[in-house]
Amino acid sequence: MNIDVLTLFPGMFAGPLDESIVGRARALGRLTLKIHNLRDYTHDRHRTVDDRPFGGGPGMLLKPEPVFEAVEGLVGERTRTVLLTPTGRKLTQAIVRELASAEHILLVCGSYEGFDERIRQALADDEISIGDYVLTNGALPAMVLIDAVARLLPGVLGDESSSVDESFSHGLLEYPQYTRPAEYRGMKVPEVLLSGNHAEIARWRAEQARQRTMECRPDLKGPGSADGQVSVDE
Ligand code: 4GY
Repeated sequence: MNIDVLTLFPGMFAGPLDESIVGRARALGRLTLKIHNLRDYTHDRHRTVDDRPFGGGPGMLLKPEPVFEAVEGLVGERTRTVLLTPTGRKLTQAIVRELASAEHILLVCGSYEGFDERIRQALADDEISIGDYVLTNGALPAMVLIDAVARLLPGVLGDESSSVDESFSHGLLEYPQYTRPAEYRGMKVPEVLLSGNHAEIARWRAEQARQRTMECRPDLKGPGSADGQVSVDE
């Protein structure tokens, strides 16, 4: 997969995407990531990317020209152009899966008070938010999206991932898990997990997942729910 990112803060991307699984995806050649500085698409002496809103009001907006020229230069035949903005549809694991099947994604990060509306209108195939809060710019949301997509690319993770993702596709939180030691500071691992009775263990886990979802995330509602897309990975 190819991902291009258009941002005013390319420096923010150094580090997080070089490490761990995303770093491995890139090293393996499964993911090609290019970060582009929006300022490089300006033509004036001051490299201006923003301007004041018509009609007045606080703050500045990303002006259309640099974004249009950058996007037009970067898109191909099968590009998904995605704006990252709090007004987008909220990112879920289902959307991550959908994006992971794209050949080329172009992420456009919001900055200042927002975009000139024509950017949204003419350039965006999709608008995504990573949650109902406002950040200073779209760089962190872009990295969140890239991270979530990268781990789904074929060959990036081993089998360990598939079970985790499957458990989220049925719309329940994961059941509690334990590793050695069987007792730590007086806290014991539930007996059933040490029993070797796999049918019993599967029943216990299903019940725990149900209880935990009811308690922590009643909005998920379990199998078959249209909301059953949110993933809470611990
Ligand atoms: N939340 N999800 C988000 C964000 C920064 C004001 C528009 C978010 O995706 N992006 O908070 N982005 C804002 C800052 C202008 C972008």
